[in-house]
Amino acid sequence: QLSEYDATAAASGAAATKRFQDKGGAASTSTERVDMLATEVVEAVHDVIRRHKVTYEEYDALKAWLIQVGADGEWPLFLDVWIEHVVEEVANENREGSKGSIEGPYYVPGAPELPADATLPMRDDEQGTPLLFQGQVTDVSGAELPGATIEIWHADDHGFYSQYAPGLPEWNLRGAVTADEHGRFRITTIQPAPYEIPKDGACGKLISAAGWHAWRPAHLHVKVSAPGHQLITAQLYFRGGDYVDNDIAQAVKPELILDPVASADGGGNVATHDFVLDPS
Ligand code: MBD
Ligand code: FE
Repeated sequence: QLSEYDATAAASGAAATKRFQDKGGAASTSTERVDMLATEVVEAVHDVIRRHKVTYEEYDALKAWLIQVGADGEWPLFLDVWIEHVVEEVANENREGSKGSIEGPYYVPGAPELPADATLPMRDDEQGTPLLFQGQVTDVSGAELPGATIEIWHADDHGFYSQYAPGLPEWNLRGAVTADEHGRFRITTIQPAPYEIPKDGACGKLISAAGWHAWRPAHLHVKVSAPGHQLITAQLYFRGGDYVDNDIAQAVKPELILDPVASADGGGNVATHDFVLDPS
């Protein structure tokens, strides 16, 4: 019987790769775009080789590493940690409403549907500081969006995500909350821990070879949507938390940092955050 502490890079990588492939609908773009983008990416690599006089040993190390990324199933992790934040920046640069952030590799569609005042699925002995995450969804003119949906997923108090580490209930700390008639939601959960990129896979190998740190700050993932409006994918962080100023995935924005306050009963924290959706 495995527990979350038995998580391996290869098993979580395989699960993330399968999830991505199951999403289907492999996208494509025009021949002209592929020609331009592929040519410029390859030229950028040539430029680095020339400027830094990359050796055959280094070229072989890169080849071995790229092979390992695939073998470990870590392409989703690698791309979402080091590349996705710029794709997100470009995709949402003209949005008027709330800021978004990267989705990352651990979203799973189809989480249990929950009412506006909800507790996320969790173990009876779930560890971590209790958190009430509440807010309201409106449009850019300030009108309430009744029936908005807030899909939420996050790591547990040890930094593990259900369905990507063994021993966790399938939908632990995942839910799809329907807001009330004023677009409000009140979600009871626990505060996640910071997330450490697995050390035993290709991404961990790159991090240690480069002397980087492997951490993302603690975060809540959300997808907020309402009929007639653009879906926002975002992450919310905790002010003052470790790595908020130093996220390996470069996905923190000032607008996404929560200011939790101690709850009246002293049993945890309350964080209030509103979402503003652009029309679709
Ligand atoms: C995560 O939890 C995450 O959110 C991202 C973007 C990358 C790796 C792990
Ligand atoms: Fe995450």
